Parts: sequence; structure tokens; C-alpha cells
Amino acid sequence: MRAFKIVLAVAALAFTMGAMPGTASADESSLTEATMSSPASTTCHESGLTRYCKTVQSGQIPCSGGWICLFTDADYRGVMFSWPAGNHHPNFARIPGLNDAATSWVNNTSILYCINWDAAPGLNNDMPPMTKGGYLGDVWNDQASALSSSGC
Ligand SMILES: [Ca+2]
Repeated sequence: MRAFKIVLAVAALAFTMGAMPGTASADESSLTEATMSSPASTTCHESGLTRYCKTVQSGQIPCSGGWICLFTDADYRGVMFSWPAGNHHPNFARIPGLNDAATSWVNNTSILYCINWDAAPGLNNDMPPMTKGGYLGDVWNDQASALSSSGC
């Protein structure tokens, strides 16, 4: 996961520099400080095939290749929860901050994923391979309670 964190930190730095043109003339010490105070923070929770990571970062958050990502805000913002391809999760109530909170998504895997309305089998919303959605829509916004646990 170290490489993943570094990618996120670099992406965050690039975003910060792009968003604030005034920093372009910053000297080297300021650049070092910006790197160390990067707002990106990723923590991962290992639990077999329900392994997931949580990323807190300002602005749009990149979803790595080979991962399925859900975001609590539209346009891939807010808090990102992500799973490596092949993983899933049966009940978002076990993930603080995620149940009934997903608003946008990125599927960077070759797997047909879906979100489930409830932890029990029922309504699904498909997320086809290599697609993304900046807004789940008025019906599905803030409703997802599982990731592909009851089929797609
Ligand atoms: Ca729900």
C-alpha cells in the first residue's frame, strides 16, 4: 500500500499546486512543507475479500487502476472508499461513514460491480467494467448499503 499512498500524495500535491498558481514561485522549502502537509490520508482495513481502503482528501480523489471506488460526494469527491478487484462488501453498516452515503463511483476493474440498496438481496445498481458516474441519481444517492454482496 505504500506505493498507493505515494501516488495519492503526488496527486494531491499536483492538485494543490494547480489550484493555487501563487505557489508556482514558492521556493524549495515551501514545496517541501506542502508535501509534508498534504491533506491526503489513506487507511486500509484488511479482512479477506472485504478488504477496503478509506481516503480523505480535498478535491477530486483518483481511483487507482484495478480498484472499485465509491465517493460520499458528487464528482468523485468527499471521502473515497475503495476495494481491489475481486473484493466486495456485504454490509456498509460495518464501515463507519459509508452506509447510505455513496454519491459517485468509479469502476476501474474488468468486473461488473453493483451497489445494493440493502445488505439483504434486493435492488441493485450496476457499475459496468471501466465506467464511472459522477452522480448516482436522485433515487440511488445516499442509499447504497453493500457492494455486490447479493449479485448484480
Ligand atoms: Ca441502504
